[in-house]
Amino acid sequence: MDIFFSGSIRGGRDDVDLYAALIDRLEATDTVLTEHVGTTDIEAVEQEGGLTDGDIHEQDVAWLEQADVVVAEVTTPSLGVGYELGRAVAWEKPVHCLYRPESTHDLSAMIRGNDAVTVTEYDSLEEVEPELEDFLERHR
Ligand code: 6IA
Repeated sequence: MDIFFSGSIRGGRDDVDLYAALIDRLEATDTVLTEHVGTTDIEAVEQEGGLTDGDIHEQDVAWLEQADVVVAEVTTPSLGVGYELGRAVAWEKPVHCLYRPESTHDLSAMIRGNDAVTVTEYDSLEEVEPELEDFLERHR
């Protein structure tokens, strides 16, 4: 199954290690189309790659359309993540959002209040794994 993993890039990289761990977990059983979201030095790679913002948008929307499901870590607020989630919901893709309530950022009502989105609150990767597995199994 193809998974679009969504996580903050320009919105802030505080959770990049967690994104990498979640992507590793997802790749144990499935294909993650957006591995770069877990790359520590993405800003440097971005500069070297010479991709324009238009290229990034076009590529990401194509991956989003290809994906069977979307998994998003939404604790660090990000315009790009919110945009991807809105498009995924419009395309009726299954969307699972992961949110850590210990954070100083409160989760947007546009995500928490959306019946088309599953939101799991968690503190650690170990804690969220069973729910993530259940979500993937339900959409295989
Ligand atoms: O507004 P943000 O930058 O926080 O939005 C983050 C979301 O937008 C992620 O879930 C990605 O899917 C997407 N996104 C933002 N920037 C990039 C990007 N930069 N590459 C791919 N997706 C992106 C270039 C990095 C690359 C050359 C390695």
